[in-house]
Parts: sequence; structure tokens; C-alpha cells
Amino acid sequence: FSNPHFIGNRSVITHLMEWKYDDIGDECERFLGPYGYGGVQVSPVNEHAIMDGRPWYERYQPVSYDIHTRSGDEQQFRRMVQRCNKAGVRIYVDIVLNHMTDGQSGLGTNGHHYDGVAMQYPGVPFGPNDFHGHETCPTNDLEIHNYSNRIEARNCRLVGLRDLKQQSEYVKQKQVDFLNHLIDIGVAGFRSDASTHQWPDDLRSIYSQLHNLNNEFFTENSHPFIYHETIYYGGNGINSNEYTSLGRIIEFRFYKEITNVFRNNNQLRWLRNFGTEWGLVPSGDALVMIDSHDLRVGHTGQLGFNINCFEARLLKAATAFMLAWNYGIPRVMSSYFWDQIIRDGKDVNNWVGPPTDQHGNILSVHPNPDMTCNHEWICEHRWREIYNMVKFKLIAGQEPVNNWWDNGDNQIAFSRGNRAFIAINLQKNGNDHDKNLQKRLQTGLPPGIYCDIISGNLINNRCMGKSIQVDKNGLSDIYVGHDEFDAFVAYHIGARV
Ligand code: ARE
Ligand code: CA
Repeated sequence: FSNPHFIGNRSVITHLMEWKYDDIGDECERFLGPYGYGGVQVSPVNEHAIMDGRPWYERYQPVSYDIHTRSGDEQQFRRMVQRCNKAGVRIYVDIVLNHMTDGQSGLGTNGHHYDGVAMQYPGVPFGPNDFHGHETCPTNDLEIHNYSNRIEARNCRLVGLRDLKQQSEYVKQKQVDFLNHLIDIGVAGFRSDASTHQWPDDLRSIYSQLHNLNNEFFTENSHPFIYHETIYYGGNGINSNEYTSLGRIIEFRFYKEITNVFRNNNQLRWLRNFGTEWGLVPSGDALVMIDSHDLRVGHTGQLGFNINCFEARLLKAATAFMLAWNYGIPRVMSSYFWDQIIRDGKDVNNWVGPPTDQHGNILSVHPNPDMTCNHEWICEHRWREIYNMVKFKLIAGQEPVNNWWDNGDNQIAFSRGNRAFIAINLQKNGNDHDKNLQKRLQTGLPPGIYCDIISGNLINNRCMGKSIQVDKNGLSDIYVGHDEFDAFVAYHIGARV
């Protein structure tokens, strides 16, 4: 379950949060395929509660396993999967198997009624016997209070959400059917929401009943790629390594440590051995990110600590490190704008959903000629610095990190074999001269003139950004001024002038 089934050397996933399927199909053909992205994570696809104001998080309150949301219906979903696979881009679906809705009642996005108090979900159907109750959950109010307690975390309710009894063969069967339906349509895998709150053995049993991937798009005997949301920072919480035999885990320590470094709470020079030596799981067990749909608004982390689109320079630099370093499968968050209003350390608008018309229909993405997006779509995955680092990673392939250099503080540089080279400057201390990165460095690259794909593209063999000359020994004068638009430069053998 840990192979993402990327095509060729592609290696990066982007989460197109809340996008409509028709738009994702377009994006696969016009952008993601040509620019070398490996896959798209789509927001939960199954019927969910319709909540007042249409917050983004209503998608995490399932009502049935019908494929029908504001992003589109099953026909549109199928078309997208076809188009993306043909464009060389895989689809991963965010699956919410731990629970259904909270204690409200109303209508779901495919018209099914639900009643969270009576625990009736006729769209599946699930009834009260399909949920954990006092026999299995030890807390008085059935809520999770202690996230480190295994039984509580698995058998009680996460923020009021009705907790499914996945020990029941009936519940498992409904979930297996849903996943197999998605697999047959041609998805490559799943993000498993709230894995920490599901027993590893129940998940194992569900996965053991999954079909092989659709061989219209995948080789025979391919298993779905599954990556688990399990939030573990060390200490006495539930260790994410309980899930590494069930696919990959989202390695939250990656985000935390990198954010800490890029916020100058720790020196960049220490990144030299970043990975398992810092306590992270082995690279092959990890999926990593800088920002996510939760972090962006301060969920599963601390608002103000996380780096999101509101700090573009920092986000680009941290993302560049993620894409240049040879660790895990990186996922790039692609978000939409909302009015961030911070009161007492909390974003009071953290619920705001995607851009819509006055009837609540999600607005389509129509990119502008300069590659940016329209409406409130931010499209971080289309920022030059980011899509060119996706290319960098594609070109670096499996080459090791070589030629590490640092200034003993917050300037670093390294190559990936003899194919690619990056230098990052986040120096804050010292006079202006010390703050600039200006140094003759070993790039590892073959001699020639290279274009910095961060400050500009190479168009018709003309470099729109800064260029460098690499001499016959691989040395070059590298410059990253402390006050430049971007905090890094990147060169690779695919961008030689
Ligand atoms: C919303 C409201 C709640 C309300 C609930 C029910 O915000 O106040 O009680 O509805 O009415 C998302 C949103 C939630 C939202 C939920 C349902 O983030 O705010 O609740 O949808 O609509 C823990 C879990 C982890 C989980 C986070 C949010 O371990 O699995 O909490 N993350 C996933 C998704 C979320 C999603 C859900 C799960 C639910 O990524 O987007 O919730 O499907 C420590 C602990 C972590 C804990 C974390 C919480 O770090 O170690 O285990 O994460 O704190 O910050
Ligand atoms: Ca559970």
C-alpha cells in the first residue's frame, strides 16, 4: 500500500482542495500532466452533511457513500479519473471511514436524510447498532478526551462525530464496497482520514478485501496507495508507526521541524542530516507536506507557527526544501483565499468554504495567462517557484544529496548528484554583507551556463532569471541576496542556456 503508482519519474502530489471534478480534469490536461505532477488528492467525494454557511469541514461529516458533492456527481468524477490518468496524473481520494456526522440532522449532498442523534443514515444504511456506544467507549459523554489513550481514541467520538463500529462485519463490508467502487473507477489510492482513531487491525481487514487497481490504467496486481493521517510528534501519544505496515503515514514531524527551521527557531545548517536521524520514520514510509487543509487554518497545529499562503516567501522556501530534499512523497497544498481574522490566537474565519456563487455552487477555476488563478483560488501549485521545484525533483530523480555546504548558520546549499543544485538563504543575523549568500561553491553540475528557474523561466533558450556559469570543476559563484524576492536559487541540467 505504499507505492503511489506514479507514472515515470513523477513524484509530487498536489491537494486541489474543494475543486470541482471538471476543473481537475482540465487541470490535469493543461497543467499537472505537462508540468510533471504525479497526482492529485481530491477532497472527500462521498455524500456529506450540508451545514449552515457551507464550511469546508462539512465534507468530513459523511452521510452515505454515494459519490456526490459540490465538486460533482459520479459521472463527473469518472470523467475526471479517466482524463487525469490519461494525462499521467493519478487520483487519490480522501476517505472518511472513522465516523459519520455529529448530532445534527438534515440532508446530505445527495438528498439523503440523516439523523445524528438517532444515528440513522438510511443512505448507507447505518443504524444505531453500527456505532460505538457505552459498551466499547469508556468515557461518560462518549467523547475522546485523552488522545493518548488507545481505547478512547479508537472507540469514542472525535469532536462529536458518530463513531463507526468497524469491528462489525456489516460496517466493514459497506466501507469495502465504497473503496472498491472507487478503485474500479480508476483511482490510485486514498488518504485515510483520522487513522489514529481506527484500529490498525480493522483497517488491515478492510484493505485485505480491496480489489487490485483497474488495469485499464495500472499494471496487473497493483494495490492501492494508502496514506494515513496520524498525528504524532513523539512522546506518549499513539505512535504513527502502528500504521506503517498499512501504507505510508503523513509524517507530521517533517512539517513541524521544517517549519521550526524556516521560522529561524533552529539553524538551517542542522538540516544536513534531516530525516531518520531526527526521529522521522524511514523515507519510504512517509508522505510529507508544509501546509495542509487543516494546518492552513490552525487545525492539527498552532496558528501562527504553520506556514501558509499568507506568508508566500516563506512557504515557497520551505516547499523548495521539501522538494529538493530526498525524503518521502511530498504533497503541495493548493488552497483558496479567505479573510483570516485572528482573535486570541484563533482564526474566527477558519470555517470559510471555497469560492461560490450566491447559490452556493463552487466557482470554476479559469487560470489567467500569467498562470495565476481567478476568483479566490490561490493555486500555489501554479506558482513558478513551486512548479519549477516539482520539475527540479523530477530531474533530480533518486540522486543522493551531495556537496552540502552551510555557513554555520542559516545559509545552505547542496546538489542532487550531478543533476541539480539549490542554495537557500534565510540569514537574519549580521550586517548586510553577512546576510547575503555570496560564495564560490561546488555545484556538482557539469560545466555550462544554467538558468535559475526560481527567479525566471528559461524561454526559447533565454533565461528570464539569474544565470550562473559553472566551470570545468563544477564550481560557480552563487548569489542569494538577503532581501531578494525569493530566498533561494535552483539550477538543474534541464535548464541550461
Ligand atoms: C467540526 C467543528 C467541531 C465540531 C464538529 C462536529 O469544528 O467543533 O465538534 O464539527 O460538529 C474537520 C475539521 C473539524 C470539524 C470536522 C467535522 O477539522 O473542525 O469539526 O471536520 O466537520 C484530531 C484528529 C485528526 C483530525 C483533527 C481535526 O486526530 O484526525 O483532530 N483531522 C482529520 C481531518 C480534519 C477533519 C477530521 C479529521 C474529521 O484532517 O479536517 O476535521 O473527519 C492533537 C492530537 C491530534 C488532534 C489534534 C487536534 O495534535 O494529537 O490527534 O487531531 O490535536 O487539533
Ligand atoms: Ca473510531
